[in-house]
Parts: sequence; structure tokens; C-alpha cells
Amino acid sequence: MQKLVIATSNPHKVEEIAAVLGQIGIACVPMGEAGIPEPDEDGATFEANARIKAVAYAKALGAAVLADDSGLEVDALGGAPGVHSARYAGVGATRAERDAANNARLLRELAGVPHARRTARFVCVLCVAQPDGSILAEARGHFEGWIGESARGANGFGYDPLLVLPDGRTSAELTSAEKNARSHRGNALRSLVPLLRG
Ligand code: ITT
Repeated sequence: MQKLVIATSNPHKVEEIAAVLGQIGIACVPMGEAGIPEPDEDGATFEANARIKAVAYAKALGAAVLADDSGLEVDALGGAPGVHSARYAGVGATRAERDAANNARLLRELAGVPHARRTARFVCVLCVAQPDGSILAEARGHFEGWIGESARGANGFGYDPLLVLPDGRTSAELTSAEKNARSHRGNALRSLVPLLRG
């Protein structure tokens, strides 16, 4: 079985990535508490930030790593929160508190916007870098829906309770297998794997 280090501080990402890659014989190793300072994610695009993370952690760990930069684009907000999704409502607090504050801000920003104009998508860009900083492979995936009027569902993380899918459920109402089968991250992983094999 091949192994890949997953360079993220987000345990939900590790779980989702490990589930999809595990099905095709790639074992995922979380980077753990290696004490490596988090690089500044100051890129203007998901691609730039995925590269910043992959290169920084690959060099620091001396291993090939996979990094994930992801977020939510809302059409009625000109693509916001976009690359600022993680810190949309500010920094500090726990991950769960940040997620709740981000969701509350998003609902406030969209107050009064009708369903038809609440189109949105999750975006995930994956980047695999080698210890010398070179990029081995990159891939992008999308997950389309609408922002609901209120949060629904207890699965997943982040903005999942607010992304309503064509079948009427939110992303947080999917099982993890259902989410991985259609999500931005699942789609990006399925595009990435042939590039890694090549
Ligand atoms: P790392 O940078 O350490 O990987 P992070 O959680 O800070 O962890 P990002 O900078 O890529 O990751 O920010 C992603 C943001 O988008 C964050 O607010 C997530 O909650 C949200 N997000 C990403 N994927 C998501 C998903 O599958 N479902 C719901 N929200 C998601």
C-alpha cells in the first residue's frame, strides 16, 4: 500500500481524504502535532494557498505531502467568502465556534436574498509537493448547491449545514460516503489519483 502524508490542521479533511484514497489503496498519514508553524495562507486563489501549504509542509517534514485548500463561493456575494472562508467571521475560538460564527455571518449577509439567487459551491484544490518544494500534482473539484435559510444536519463540518443540494438535503444531511461520492473534495481526489499514478 502506498502512503501519503496529509498536511492539514483540520481533522475532518483528513477523515474525508483518507476514506476516498483508502478505497484505492493509498494509506493516509495525518501530519500530527509536528510543531511546524502554519504558513500564511495569503494567496489570492485556492490554487495559490494549496501550493503554499503543500510546499511549506513538504519541506518542513522532508516528505511528499498532500495539502487541501477549500472554501465556499456564493454568487450573490461576488464569490465571497472564497479564499477567506475559514476566517469569514474572524479568528480565535475553537474550530466548532468558528464554523458556527461563519455560518451565522453568511446567513446575515444573505438575509432577504431569494432562493434562486442563493447559488453557491464548495471548491477544493489539492496539491501534492515533494520535499524539495517541487509540485507533483494538483487538482480542483466543485460541489454545487444553494445556501439555505437556516442550518440543517449534524454530519460533516464547516458550511455543510448551509449548502442545500439538488435533492433538498444539505451537505450535513448526507452520510460521509454520500458526501465523498459527490463532494468537491471527493471529485478533486478522483482527478488527482491518476496524476499521482502517472
Ligand atoms: P488547513 O488550512 O490546515 O487545511 P482549514 O480548515 O483552515 O485547515 P482552509 O484554510 O482550506 O482549511 O479553509 C477551509 C474553509 O472552508 C473552512 O471554513 C471550512 O470549514 C470550509 N470548508 C472546506 N471544505 C468544506 C466542506 O467539505 N464542508 C464544509 N465546509 C468546508
